[in-house]
This record gives sequence, C-alpha cells and structure tokens, in this order.
Amino acid sequence: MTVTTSSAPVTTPSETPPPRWVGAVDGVVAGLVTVGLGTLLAALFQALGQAGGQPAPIAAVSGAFIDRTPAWLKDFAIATFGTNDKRALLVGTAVALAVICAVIGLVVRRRMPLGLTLFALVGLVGMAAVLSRPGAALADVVPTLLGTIAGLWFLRRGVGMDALRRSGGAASREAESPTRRWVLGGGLGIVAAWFGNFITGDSAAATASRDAAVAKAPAPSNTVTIPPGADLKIPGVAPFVVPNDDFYRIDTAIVVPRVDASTWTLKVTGMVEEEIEIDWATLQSKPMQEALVTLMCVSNEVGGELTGNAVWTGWPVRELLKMARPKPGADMVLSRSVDGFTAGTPIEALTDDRNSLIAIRMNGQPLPFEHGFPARIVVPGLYGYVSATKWVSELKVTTFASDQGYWTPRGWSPKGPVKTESRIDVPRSGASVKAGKVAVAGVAWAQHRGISKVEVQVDTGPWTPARLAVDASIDAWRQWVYEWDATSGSHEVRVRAYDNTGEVQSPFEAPPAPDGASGIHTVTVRVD
Ligand SMILES: Nc1nc2c(c(=O)[nH]1)N[C@H]1C(S)=C(S)[C@@H](COP(=O)(O)O)O[C@H]1N2
Ligand SMILES: [Mo]
Repeated sequence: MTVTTSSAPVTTPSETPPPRWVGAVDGVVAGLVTVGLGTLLAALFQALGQAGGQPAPIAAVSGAFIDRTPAWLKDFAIATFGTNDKRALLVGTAVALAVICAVIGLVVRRRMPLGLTLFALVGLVGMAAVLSRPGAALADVVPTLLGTIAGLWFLRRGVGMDALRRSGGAASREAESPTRRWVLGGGLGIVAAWFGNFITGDSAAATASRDAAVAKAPAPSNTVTIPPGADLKIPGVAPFVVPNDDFYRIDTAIVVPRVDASTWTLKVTGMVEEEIEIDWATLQSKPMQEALVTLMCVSNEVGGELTGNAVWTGWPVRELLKMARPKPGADMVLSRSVDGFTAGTPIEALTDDRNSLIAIRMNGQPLPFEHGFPARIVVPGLYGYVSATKWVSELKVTTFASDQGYWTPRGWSPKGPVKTESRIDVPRSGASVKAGKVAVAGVAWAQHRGISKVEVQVDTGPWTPARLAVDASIDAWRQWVYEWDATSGSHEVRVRAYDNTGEVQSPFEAPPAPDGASGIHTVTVRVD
C-alpha cells in the first residue's frame, strides 16, 4: 500500500495585474471597515456617556439627510415605504455609500493618491454629518475619523499586497490573497456594525418613551417642600439636592440599559398569594409620592463622594406588594434588574410606613437612563447594593435563607443598613487658609434615623457642636457648619455625627467591605 503525502499547493506568481473589479471590491470592503468600526466606537461612546449627539456615521448621514429633505421627498418616502421609511433611508444611504466606495476603489488602482484623497473626503462628509446632529460635540467625530483611517489603511494595504503577489519574489508566497482580506475585513466590519447596532439597540424607542413619560401629580400632602434653610449654600459643600447630571453613578452595567418603557413591565413573583405584573401605563397612573432620600453606596470610603440626595417621585413599593399579598415566612424581596443585577431587601423595609418607592422621577425629571429609567427602587436607610435596583423588572418575595443579592456571594453582607457618618467638604484636606474665621462645613447622614447633632474637633481640643442646617427629612443628609477661629500652623480637623437615637457614629476605622466604612473623617489644614 502506498501512502500519498499531499503538499501545500504552491501559488504561482502571476505577472499580470489583478482584474479591475478587485479594486472595486477593495473599495466596498474598505467602506465596510470604516462604517463597522465607526458604528461600534459610536455605540461604545454612547454607552459610556461620552457622546453628545449621534456619532454613528450611517445614522448621522441619514439623520442629516432627513433634516434636509424637502417636504415632497419626505412625503413620497413615507407614502412609498410607510413606517419603514427610516429603514429604507438607512439602506439607501448604505447602498449609495457602497457604490461611491466601489468607484473610489477603482480610482485607487490607477491613481492611488487621488483615490485615497477621495476616500478621506467621503469620511469628512460623514464627520460633518455627525457634527450637524442635535447636541453633537466635537469628540463625536472620533468614531468616524478612526473608521476612515482604518479604511484608508485597508485600501493601501490591498494595493501593496497585490503588488507583492505579482513580484514573484520569495515574499510573494506570504502575501495575502484578496479573498482573505475581503473575508477578514468585510467580516469584521459587518460584525462590528452589527454589534454596535446591537448595543444601541432600542435606544431610539427608549428615548422616545422617556421623552413621553408622565406621572400623576402627587396629592399636596405627598409632595416634598424643601425648607429654605436646608441648604446653607456654602461654596464647596455638596448642594443639598444634587442635580441629576452631578449625581454619583454606581452599577455593574458596562453598557447603560436603554429600556423602552412601552414594552417594560414589573412583576411580583415568589412567595405571594397572587403573582402580579404591571406595565408602564399602569405604574404612571398610580397615586404618586414624593420623597427626599439620600442614596449611599456601601463602597463609599470615609470622606468619600459615592452619595447623593434627590427628590424621588414614585409609587410606594408596599402598595404593589399589598396587591400580591406576601405569604407568611417571607423576609426578603429580591429585586431584579433587566440586566440581571439583584438586591436583597428585608421585606419590612418595603412594607413599613417609610417612603420606599418604585421611583419613576428624579428631581422632577423622568429617571435618567444612567439612574434606572423607567423605574428603580429607592429605600430610605439602606445602602444601594441591597435596595436601589435600577431598571427594575421583578420583585421576588422570598427569604434570606434561600436567596441572595448580587453582591452577597462576592463578599458583602446580606443586610446593609446605612451607618451614621459625616464628612468635611470645606476646607479640603491639604488646603491652606488664612488665619481668622474659617467656615468648616460638610454633610452628615443617618438615613431614616435622622441627624441630631454634629461636632467638630480641632487637634486635641474639645468636641464642639456645629450649627445644623434646617432638617428637611430624616431620610436625607444634613448640612452643618462650624465657625473655626483658625490660628497659624498645621491643624487636624475632625467631625462626628449623632443620629436621632442619640447614638454617636462609630469612631472605629472599618473598610467598606463587608457592610460599609466607618471612622472619623479628618482633614489636615495649613493656616498662614
Ligand atoms: N441594575 C442595577 N441597579 C443598581 C446597581 C447595579 O449595579 N445594577 N448598583 C446599586 C448600587 S451598589 C448603588 S450604590 C446604587 C447607585 O445608584 P445611582 O447610580 O443612581 O447613584 O444603585 C444600585 N442599583
Ligand atoms: Mo453601591
């Protein structure tokens, strides 16, 4: 028996230039590379909250086109394509771009500098379209810019590879075949574009549903009035109510979920007499309650800034639970987000008379996407990781014995009541101040117990009471100020708070894990 060994086919170098259409295909694939990379980067920009307008090239060109379409053409398009008019426009834009790219690819084969210049010009048109979009920022052109550079590189490389193959030298055997680069470049471009679109997904529908969000006006007794003296308005101290744009954000979402409220529902499952599911329209029609609640992250270090106070509007969680009628024995509600995050909350925190809300508004606005649109849970007195589920989609009534929230198996305590803490906002640690009267000021919190007293200590001096801002809610932080007669030298200034039970905050230094940091916030100040 003979064994035949097969040897790899040797590519015979051809002296003849490749057919013209090779250039045209190169042009189309270069376009795919550009659009794919541009779309993917644009989606990532948007997901990271770095985008101002619409940075994806095809969508931007289509959008710019829509804005400039004469009415008759728009009417014609809607008459012909109906509600698919946007899709038709996107496809039309893509086809037009493919034709232009094919032509440019042919030009590149004959006069490379001219061809590359034309390709760059098409990229520039894309960037101009991006910049023309509402709210666009200069940085929004970066995805299309990088995509264009990648496309130019692809075109040049194709010409180079084909020349190498024709050269007949030893290296010609290593040269990549056109098919290989088309499959790789085109494949990666398509996958990138697909993935980019997948990320932005339902974004347009979600934005529309957020723009259309409404809430019933709360009964006057269910509204929040912030007493004027609650904010001392001392420069450098966190504002009593933190604007949405400045509010700290903590979550596990790499890409912010953009939920279309019109398809969203909230289910109550588990140990209940009756499973319940409500939709967006139902939730919005419920009697609303406003509440001032300071959110606090368990990862906040002593003196840290992972905390913020806002006016939340929502429907009390207890009303929804009441409809489902929890069974005896249940001691936890596991709230679940559309992105899989879960928080385990003691059931009594959701059924007692505190303002635990299915919140749909934050400081009078529909929840920002970053903060949980369309709905999130807000529970006064508990750290966010065991309560404040954003993009909430399910409340499972259960027990601590049989379920745990996202962070518990990762080393955090199953229960997370907020610890009484206080922070010095001014002067900053390391700051230099002039001798004389210096305002030492900051915030203190003991959510759902309330702050009764704040004291300041300078060096080894006595603990002296600070002046407290007007109390607005036991669920919110409280500003304080201490008028310090500063003498020259270097000083250590400390703060401590008491809650309404009379208990002083723990002086013992504890790290955030497993159930929240404790210790005395201390700043070092130079006085000249
Ligand atoms: N879906 C979801 N919700 C979440 C989280 C999360 O990772 N995913 N993190 C929680 C934590 S740890 C905190 S501190 C708060 C922060 O809320 P904020 O980003 O609105 O300030 O959200 C909570 N809700
Ligand atoms: Mo957190």
